[in-house]
Amino acid sequence: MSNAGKGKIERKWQSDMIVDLIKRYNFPYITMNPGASFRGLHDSIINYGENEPPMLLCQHEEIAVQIAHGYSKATFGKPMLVILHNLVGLLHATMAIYYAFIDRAPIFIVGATGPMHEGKRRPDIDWKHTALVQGEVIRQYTKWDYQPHAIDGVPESFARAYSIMLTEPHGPVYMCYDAAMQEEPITYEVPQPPIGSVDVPAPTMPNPEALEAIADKMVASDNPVLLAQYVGRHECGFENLVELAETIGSPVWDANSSLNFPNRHPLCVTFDKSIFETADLIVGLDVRDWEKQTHRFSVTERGNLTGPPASCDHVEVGFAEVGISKWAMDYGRMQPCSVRALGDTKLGIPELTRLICQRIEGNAAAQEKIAKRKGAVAKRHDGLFAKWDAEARVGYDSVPMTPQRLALEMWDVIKDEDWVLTANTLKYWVRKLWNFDKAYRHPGQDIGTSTQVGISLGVGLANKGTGRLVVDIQPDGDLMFDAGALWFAAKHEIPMLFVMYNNRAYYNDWDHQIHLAHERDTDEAKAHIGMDLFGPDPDFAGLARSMGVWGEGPIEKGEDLGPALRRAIEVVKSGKPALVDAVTSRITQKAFHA
Ligand SMILES: Cc1ncc(C[n+]2csc(CCOP(=O)(O)OP(=O)(O)O)c2C)c(N)n1
Ligand SMILES: [Mg+2]
Repeated sequence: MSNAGKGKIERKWQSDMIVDLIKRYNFPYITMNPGASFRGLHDSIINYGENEPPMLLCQHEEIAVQIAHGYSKATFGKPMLVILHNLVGLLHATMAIYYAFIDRAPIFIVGATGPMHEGKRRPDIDWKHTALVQGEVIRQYTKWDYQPHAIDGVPESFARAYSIMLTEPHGPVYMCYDAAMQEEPITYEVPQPPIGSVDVPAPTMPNPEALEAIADKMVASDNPVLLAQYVGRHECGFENLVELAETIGSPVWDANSSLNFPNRHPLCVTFDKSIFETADLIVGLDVRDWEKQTHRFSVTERGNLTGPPASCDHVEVGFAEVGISKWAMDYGRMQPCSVRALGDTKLGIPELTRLICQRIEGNAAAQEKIAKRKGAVAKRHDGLFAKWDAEARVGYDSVPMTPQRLALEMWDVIKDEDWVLTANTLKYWVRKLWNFDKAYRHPGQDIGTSTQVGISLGVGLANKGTGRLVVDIQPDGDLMFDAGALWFAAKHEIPMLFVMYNNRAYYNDWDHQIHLAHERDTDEAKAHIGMDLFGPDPDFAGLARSMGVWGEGPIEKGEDLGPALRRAIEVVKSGKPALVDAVTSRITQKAFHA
């Protein structure tokens, strides 16, 4: 937007200086929900800053943060800026900030507080909306927060926050600006961080001796397994891991916090837990939680885990304990390792590949062992995909369609497009049926309920203008938390396809109640109470239309889905969002990790 008729507004207010910093660091977008605590900054962004980067209005602060979260994932670590209205906007955003923290998403959050100067507080509301250091409420799950006392403290803290946010492991930071300070005129100059100074330090190379020791172990091992969790957060991570795997001829398990490895590569064995039973070495590559990946367990039952044999050695390249929370325990159970190389896999993996090449060059026995292993892993890989293809067709014609049929129908219409999947993986079925052949196909699996529509919108925003077809598999319960979020896609013209995974339930939890009914011999027929999302059945196509999004459905028969998806894709290709409501059966969680 321009200031037609007014020309460029002169820099005059302290909030104009904050705009200089926002521009200095090249943020692409700002997401926000309005509030008077940042009316000074709001006016400066529009008038002094000419709304560049543009402010994108959201209907919930949680969604504003999640859009930035999804954007950073889909751009391999590019941060957006989010503005949150004093403590109430901040409180609304807390869960999204927590998830961004544990998912290592860099987000620059700007907050505002009522005036710390008591004489400048308006009666009532400025008191209710002012706290003694607002950042306290999110300090346990941000990398840093600061509340400058005066404009003099703004540029330096901004620069420091930016550096902290993008130093690995990435995460959100929070800067809180006093409403009265924003509205003060500029009476003296405060220098900006100089152009040409380094914004973020160079990444950390893992210790060379530790890498040598890991390379020795990998070459000596008969059955090594590569376990990767966040490697694909760097664009090069996906290709780097392919090179390492092919060099050592080792099977790969992708924990999918990013897309780390092509699922149809012959060395991919993800979901075949038996691979760990014969492993003599597990190489963790930027892994936070090892246990969920390497152990067999049931989602609904407690205890009873079985993992790799006691003789199996573990080594790692990654961030180990750097940045773990002092509050939440998202770090999982600690994995004892014989070697731990602390640092960035972006640098560590290519170096490991080089060290292994050195060791196997001219070593015929090692080369033969690797070639033989590659052949055996490829056979196992082919067997897995053949088995899953057959399993996915069980109940093919049932009504409502199975989630597996939904995955098959979607694949049929997107496979020849340049597609991107946003978050949900249909209980892992898409990773067993689709072909994830490029790093940008998927920014990693969803991280929980009430996160998915927001993160998906961020992935859509990141891909706007690329010509790629962005597809969100959208669970019904997740959308019901933030139904207004669909408006964001229409308002800001984000071309993306929402396909409802509508099992008319918060089924994850219904399944838990069924388990307890069996355990306690209570009435399984009552397990749906407090869980079902029918009677009335939400009309998601109608909801979409009410928000300005093209909508069709509900569709219960698999055979009707393909034509509806094709109609929706036409709409998306015209630059607009579309939603197809697919109704599915409900599938149990119990067996997923067995
Ligand atoms: C904020 C929050 N509230 C509640 C839960 C508990 N919970 C986990 S999964 C789930 C069900 C989500 O339903 P839906 O998105 O439709 O997915 P489905 O389980 O049906 O596949 C709920 C309520 C949670 N994880 N987070
Ligand atoms: Mg559901």
